[in-house]
Amino acid sequence: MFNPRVAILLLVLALPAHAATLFVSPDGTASDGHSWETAFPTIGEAIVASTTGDEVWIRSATYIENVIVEKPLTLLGGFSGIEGPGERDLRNPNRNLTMIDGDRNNISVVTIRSTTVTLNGIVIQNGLSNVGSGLRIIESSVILLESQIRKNGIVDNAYIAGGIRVENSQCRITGCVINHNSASGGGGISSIGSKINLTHSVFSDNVANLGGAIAIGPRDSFEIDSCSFTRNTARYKYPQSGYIGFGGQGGAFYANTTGGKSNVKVLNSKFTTNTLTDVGSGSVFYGTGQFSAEFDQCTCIVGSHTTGFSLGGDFPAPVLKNCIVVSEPNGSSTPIWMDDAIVSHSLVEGGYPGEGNIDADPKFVDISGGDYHLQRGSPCIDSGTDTGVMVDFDGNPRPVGDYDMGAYEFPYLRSDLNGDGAVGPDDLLIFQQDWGKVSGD
Ligand SMILES: [Ca+2]
Ligand SMILES: [Ca+2]
Repeated sequence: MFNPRVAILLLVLALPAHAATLFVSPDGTASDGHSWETAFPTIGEAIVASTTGDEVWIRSATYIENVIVEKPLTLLGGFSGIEGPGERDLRNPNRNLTMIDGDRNNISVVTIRSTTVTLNGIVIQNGLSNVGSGLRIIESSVILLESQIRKNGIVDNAYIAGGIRVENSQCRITGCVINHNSASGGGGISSIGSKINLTHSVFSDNVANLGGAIAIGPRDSFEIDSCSFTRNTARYKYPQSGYIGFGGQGGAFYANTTGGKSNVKVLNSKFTTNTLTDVGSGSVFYGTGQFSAEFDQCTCIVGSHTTGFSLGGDFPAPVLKNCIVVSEPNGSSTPIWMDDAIVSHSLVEGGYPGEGNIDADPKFVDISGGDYHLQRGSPCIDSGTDTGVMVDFDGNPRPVGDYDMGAYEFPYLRSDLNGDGAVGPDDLLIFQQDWGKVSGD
């Protein structure tokens, strides 16, 4: 029989006895870690002293160490070292940089194994390891917030995952910057058997032979919303030896799902001048194996002399809805290098078969300056289909009127000529006054 008192007792027993806060500071005395004065000087010592559910507060500094987490913890950076108990929200990860530096010593900077961990406000850098130079996540559930993964890995050997390696895990990444990482496969991230949710994050200047930003493996599920991918490169040659090896595929994304189907869904995201060196293909996406890949409401500025979307054989083609796929300014590219992509309500430079597709100048506010918002009069306004996406890259509501193409919804109704949020007599008056005029009158 159900006994509420027993249920409450069981619930209490299930919670950690008393989740503590442990402090890390370079000049702490290491006596007990219960204050900034008695803090542990290394993150590793705090983890050894911690118990399930503890929070580790880390003062701004560079910690040269390799951290292994095998119990449920929250690691928080961004503290200046004066915040008292209950003042967690005073921390500022941008101002008080908290860096874990792996010193490139052949082990991941941070390894998380068989547990549940939140990392918030931490920079992980200068790692070098065969697998997951920056952060390696194994059979765990991880939340990564407001963090930066940078300058990890090397491209010249069989190194997998420069920034982050995710294996048979769940991982949510929000508000992060993943930049200047490199590997043979997956400059920013590579994964296998994992469920990964990426939102409001930036991937830039990552390099790999396969998958400059992301290499998707078998049995993965990626959901990506409001992320930007810029200047990631897939390269073909090993730069130091000059050896011409494999690769050059997937400037931003490379999917090799041999061994199990994977699913990728990308919403509201921007791909700008991701590149390939030499003979590669797929500067935005290159797929081989069984997968489903859908891109909705994405803006893709394809690097010159590259193909944007490409397949490595007779595999399922990606689906694009309400997307804009054009070459970078003064460049030329092949936006979609396959015959059977399922493209609808999209602007594709050079045209592409499919319902509602157009080939026109998208009229960005400033394509050379990197502003891909739509100008009034853009053919992308109200030309999309219902994707069910409720906000745009900026977090503004969509649709306004009908759905637009691309990552940004034009914030006014097409006929709201005075921009007051409604279509009314004043708009009609403007229209009447302009009737029959020619630009330059
Ligand atoms: Ca609209
Ligand atoms: Ca109006």
